[in-house]
Amino acid sequence: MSALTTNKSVLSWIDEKVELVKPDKIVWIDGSKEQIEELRATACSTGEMIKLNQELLPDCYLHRTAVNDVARVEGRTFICAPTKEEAGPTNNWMEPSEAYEMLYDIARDSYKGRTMYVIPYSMGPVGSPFAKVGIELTDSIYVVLNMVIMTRVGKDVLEVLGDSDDWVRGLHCRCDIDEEKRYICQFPQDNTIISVNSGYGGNVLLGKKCFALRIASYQGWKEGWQAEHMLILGIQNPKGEVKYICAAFPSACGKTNLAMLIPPELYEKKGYKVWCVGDDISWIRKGEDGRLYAINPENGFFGVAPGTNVKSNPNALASTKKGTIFTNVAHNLDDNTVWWEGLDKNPPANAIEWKGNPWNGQESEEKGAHPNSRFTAPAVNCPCLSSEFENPNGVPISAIVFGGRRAKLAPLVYQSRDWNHGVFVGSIMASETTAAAAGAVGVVRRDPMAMLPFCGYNMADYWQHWIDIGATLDADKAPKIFNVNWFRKDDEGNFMWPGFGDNLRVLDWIIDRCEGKVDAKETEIGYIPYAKDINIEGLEGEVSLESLESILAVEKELWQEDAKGVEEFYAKFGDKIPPVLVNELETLKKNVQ
Ligand code: OXD
Ligand code: MN
Repeated sequence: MSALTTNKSVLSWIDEKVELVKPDKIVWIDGSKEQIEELRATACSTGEMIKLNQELLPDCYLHRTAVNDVARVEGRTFICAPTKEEAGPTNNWMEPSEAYEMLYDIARDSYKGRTMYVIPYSMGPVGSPFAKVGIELTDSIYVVLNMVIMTRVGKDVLEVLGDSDDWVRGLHCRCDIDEEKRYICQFPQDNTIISVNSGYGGNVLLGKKCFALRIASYQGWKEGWQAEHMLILGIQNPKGEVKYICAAFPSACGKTNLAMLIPPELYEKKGYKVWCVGDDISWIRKGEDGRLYAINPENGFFGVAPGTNVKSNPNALASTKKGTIFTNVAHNLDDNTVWWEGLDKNPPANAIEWKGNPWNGQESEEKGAHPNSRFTAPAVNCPCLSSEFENPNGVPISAIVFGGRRAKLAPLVYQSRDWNHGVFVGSIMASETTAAAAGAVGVVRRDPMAMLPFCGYNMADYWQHWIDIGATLDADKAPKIFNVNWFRKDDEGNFMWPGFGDNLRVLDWIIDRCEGKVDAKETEIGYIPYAKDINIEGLEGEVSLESLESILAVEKELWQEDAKGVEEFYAKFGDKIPPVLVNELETLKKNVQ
């Protein structure tokens, strides 16, 4: 098949990689329906994918990864900047020439007997001023078909690229899925990503975490914009006005649920609506009117399946009903559909679990789906997809929200005093770990701006970049910055806030604050709502004014402890830590003494 472009930088890079990995065949992905059908058929014929019930789940497929390859591998993810200091203390670092040599040794000849797929893709609507082009080479049809859902793939991307050299190079080699030789390497200075020995989403769909966060965060630093681990949602009030919020949460803290939230009945009756622009990544830049605008660079949702159900997230569930690839969920053999823990209370008896073994969900103690099993669903399927989803200029941001999973400490919501204090609030984010990344679950770790595993350069420079962006914004145009915690528990270990759709009650307060419509109490850590200003109508029996007061309380001793943790964390950055943040920490310490 002949190349789809005459761009010399593209062709010479591909030639080099062909020479290295030695594919039997090269296929350019043009994004056409026919080609996608052909690839699906090939993947089914080799067992790489299973075609599901086409009446119930049209164009849906199931895939199982290797058992040793089910999550992002942060320990094997590297930022290959010229110096260790440029990568910073929170990233693994490898010297670029050494990294290339090691990766090329692993990749050499690894496509023998296989096909090289060349995927031209755009992050962001094709041709948007925010958008960036990438090319991923892969030997996996699963990757191709996922990229077709998650990004904009095809010829038009190459037309927009023209002769430009400004595109991100991505080489993915499955090799033998050997954990010991698994590496996910970003070379920000070279616009290059190399991923070897994995077939799991976050490690191999190079447009997502590797490009749209790690490489793009570096590009944003150099070019004056921001790539953030943030969902984007629009809240429409009964007057029809829509305000947009970007929110950052660590992996598997309910970002997809929040992004697609269904308003509580009370709000729905009044005429509130929530629109989803994105569930994972925001690219943010200043618009001509001086406000910050955000796009979602992705084109689909790579959501965590377990826990997704008609109650928790009907919109996500609806999004998975066509054109979706399921990964590592259980396969119901009776009707050739899929199942996961938390989908319903009726696990299939005649099924295959995520590892590929027969499974009786009615009897087995084992899980049917892996806790990090996923659906890759086209954004267009989402019933609450924003009409602004394709807007090349993005949506104006009223508020930025940070959040984490904290059983204690962080109140339900608080507002920062100003932009720089907001940067501080983001920088001290911490959360209890989940199954989205390999490693222990339930341990508190610092995860500034939810970017710990995704920042492509020194996090101290990243914070300074936030501060610098703020300095260019007029105070009345800058988004207000908040922190939320849906996961506070009482002494018996019960969640104190119902979460899900009821989170709109908190977002409502946030928007009111942005519009100067409601007062707040100034406390040691920032502005906290008066309990009466959070609408709890309809939550009788679940939340009372008193319980609300207790999840809004600032417990000084806990904050003193936490400030020590922040100090230790900051110490890792030595004197690179922005003075603004040092001062904010001093203020916090004084306030909570
Ligand atoms: C994700 C993650 O998959 O953050 O979005 O792990
Ligand atoms: Mn994510």
